Amino acid sequence: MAETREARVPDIGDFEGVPVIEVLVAEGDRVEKDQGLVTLESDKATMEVPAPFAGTVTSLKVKVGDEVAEGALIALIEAAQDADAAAAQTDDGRQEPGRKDKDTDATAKPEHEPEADTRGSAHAAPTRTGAQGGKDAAEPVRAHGSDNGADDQASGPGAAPVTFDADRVLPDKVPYASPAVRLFARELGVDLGKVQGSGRNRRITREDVQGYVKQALAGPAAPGAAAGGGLSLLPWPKVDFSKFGAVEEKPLSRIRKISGANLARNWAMIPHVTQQDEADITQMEAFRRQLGEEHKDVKITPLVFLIKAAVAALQSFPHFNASLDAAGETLVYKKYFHIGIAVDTPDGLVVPVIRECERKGLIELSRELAEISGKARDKKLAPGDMQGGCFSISSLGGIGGTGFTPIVNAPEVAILGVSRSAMKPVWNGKKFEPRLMLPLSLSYDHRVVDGADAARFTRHLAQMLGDLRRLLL
Ligand code: CAO
Repeated sequence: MAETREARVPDIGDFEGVPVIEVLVAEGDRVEKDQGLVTLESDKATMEVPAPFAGTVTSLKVKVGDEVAEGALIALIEAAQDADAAAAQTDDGRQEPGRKDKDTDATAKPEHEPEADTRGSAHAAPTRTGAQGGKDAAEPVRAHGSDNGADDQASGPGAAPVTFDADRVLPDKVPYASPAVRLFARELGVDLGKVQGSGRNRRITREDVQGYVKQALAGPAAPGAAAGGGLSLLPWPKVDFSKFGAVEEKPLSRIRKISGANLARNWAMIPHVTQQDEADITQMEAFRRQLGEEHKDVKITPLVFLIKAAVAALQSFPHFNASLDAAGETLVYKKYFHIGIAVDTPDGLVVPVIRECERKGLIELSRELAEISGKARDKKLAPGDMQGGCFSISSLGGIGGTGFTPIVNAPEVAILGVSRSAMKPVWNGKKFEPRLMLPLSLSYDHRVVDGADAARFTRHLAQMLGDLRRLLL
């Protein structure tokens, strides 16, 4: 027949009137040996009174706010059938059979794990084990977070008796919370070092942890949080520009706000490198002019040649026609060739997509380019017109410049920047020749593309543009 036994406050030193701040079990609960029954709080430390044996709590003798001292009755526990034998075994220092080692039972012994906060977790000095206070009270008090492994020593075979000494706690900097609250915080991934305690002596309560989580969820998302770690940046400088001269304020356009947010994310999250090269487009330009004479109804610019050359390069280098999945662990190869074209509009940058470029010729591409850039400038693009791109081209050739560093349009992995072609003297091995050279700037996501591949890709592009017959290969 199961025996009902007492669980009393063990030796906690010369402390009297120590308040019970948490009751961790209810009547009828089944408890394991060493499971916390109540949490006591001295001026400087919290400590759990553990169950001296496994069993069922039949009667709780204290409530929150009661004050106790060594020997005070905490609960009556109906001992489990095997509890006596187990207790007898552990009393002489041997491991209980079939039971987890105290220090490896993560659920029942949270104070022995490394804390979610990395500051260590000491609030109380070692506890005393020994026979004082009767058989049941011989169990150690678990003053949480001992910094010197004293709990471990106390539980081990032949552990030397050590005395609980609240004066030896670590400084106030260490988060002050009961083991149950520590476990709760750890389950939620909360760093207790960041939580303000509202309890006595700034003790952190369960409600403080809940409040902290609520506040964190309600607050603005940290930039880059989705990437698995926010950027710790200085706040944006707040300057009263009018102190220095006349100013006028104008809100950003909707397009600029949206594209700005995308550009900022892509710039911050993608490790960019830009590969610069030049293509000799002397022959291409002659062909383009000829086509222009033949097709007066459509404007044929170098850009459509670049689209065709880009498709050919993407076919030869499939990982440029791919995207990383959201977890950044899988590369998704696309079997289609939809090219995004950066279009400058009065309201900001948009990137409509020309689909199936591999199936379209220069004239068809020219018509489509005129159509989408017209729609973009007239604000007539539908959201679907800007989706599904595999690779983007940003051409500033109509304006000028010798090179720039475009920002990859995520989740694409590369973007081609095109600057203005210029006639240059090029050494042909015997003499300088005037050649029309087109600057190419390929920015790429270095997580997916290596520098050598980027150089090959850009060279490949330049060779296609230098000799359009290669596009047929
Ligand atoms: N070198 C020399 N001349 C070039 C050239 C180049 N690389 N690219 C275009 N040109 C010429 C064209 O042939 C055209 O000349 P003609 O009128 O004599 O035929 C003139 O420059 C103007 O071209 P365009 O800009 O109207 O046409 P496009 O096809 O080259 O470009 C579009 C179309 C929509 C891409 C372009 O108008 C545009 O908006 N570009 C800006 C893109 C942008 O803002 N990028 C930056 C984004 S941030 O990364």
